[in-house]
Amino acid sequence: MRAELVAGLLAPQPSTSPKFLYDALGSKLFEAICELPEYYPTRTEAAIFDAHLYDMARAIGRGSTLIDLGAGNCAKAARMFPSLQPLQYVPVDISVEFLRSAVDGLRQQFPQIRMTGIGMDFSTEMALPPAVRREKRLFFYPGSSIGNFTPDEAAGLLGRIRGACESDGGLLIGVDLVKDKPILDAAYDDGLGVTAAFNLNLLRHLNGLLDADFDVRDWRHVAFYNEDASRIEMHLEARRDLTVRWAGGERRFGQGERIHTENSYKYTRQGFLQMLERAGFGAVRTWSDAQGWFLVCHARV
Ligand code: AVJ
Repeated sequence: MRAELVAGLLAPQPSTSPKFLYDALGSKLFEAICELPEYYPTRTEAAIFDAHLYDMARAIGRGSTLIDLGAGNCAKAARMFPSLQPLQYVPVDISVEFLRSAVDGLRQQFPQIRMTGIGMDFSTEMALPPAVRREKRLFFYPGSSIGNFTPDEAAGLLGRIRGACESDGGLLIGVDLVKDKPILDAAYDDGLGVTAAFNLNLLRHLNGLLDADFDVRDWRHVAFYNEDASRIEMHLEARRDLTVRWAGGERRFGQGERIHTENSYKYTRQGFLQMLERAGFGAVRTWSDAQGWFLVCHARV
């Protein structure tokens, strides 16, 4: 992890993986982002799920093995339990610790659902232990988290999900769609500065991880929609010439030089359906909001 971070910081175009945005404070700041008027994805996706929950459950069928990728506090999946009635719930997250308290609470509430929490970085491999039923696997990947991957990486992940399904498996996924640039720009550069704090907090996290001396006040949040690449880019830009030192190394940053901290790809409906098909999925049903801002897909094997 240290090696990965340092290599990113020393690269000609410095970058860090978006996973480093989520230390304890970063996760709280992301929760705050989800409440912002400018940040439409969370609210729009929740409204789609609320409006079509029973239609989705009918398309999926009861008794699934619900595998929740990046489950976090498990809240999104738990809202589907009454309509979906899964046989087994498998929350997956990088940190099992984070899952444990959420899963303990859910066990009390839904004693009839078998729960198996898994700590795994599913972005690199989909190695599910034998305790996970093979029958009727439904992978659940909401929140447009798929947007953090490049289209090539996303296609690879979808292919691995497809590979972990038997003939009765499927995927329920939320994807943010391409829309007018001003709406996208505002969603990632809000008036209150919460997204700026979320981005800048990365530097505090790096100070802890690398024993580095980033001064948050020397950096500026930069986020914009890159229309050619169909992605939001988040960067941290040096406000002045400076040198950052960490245990075993250092780097000079000139004023205006940037660290690329996140991409958030946006898809067209057609483009995403094509990617599902290329990954080997068959019949797809989709649900969207009236403005066509966000898409939820159920893809069968
Ligand atoms: C958690 C990756 C879906 O890309 O919209 C929000 C992260 N970054 N504001 C997104 C994020 C800045 C979010 N995802």
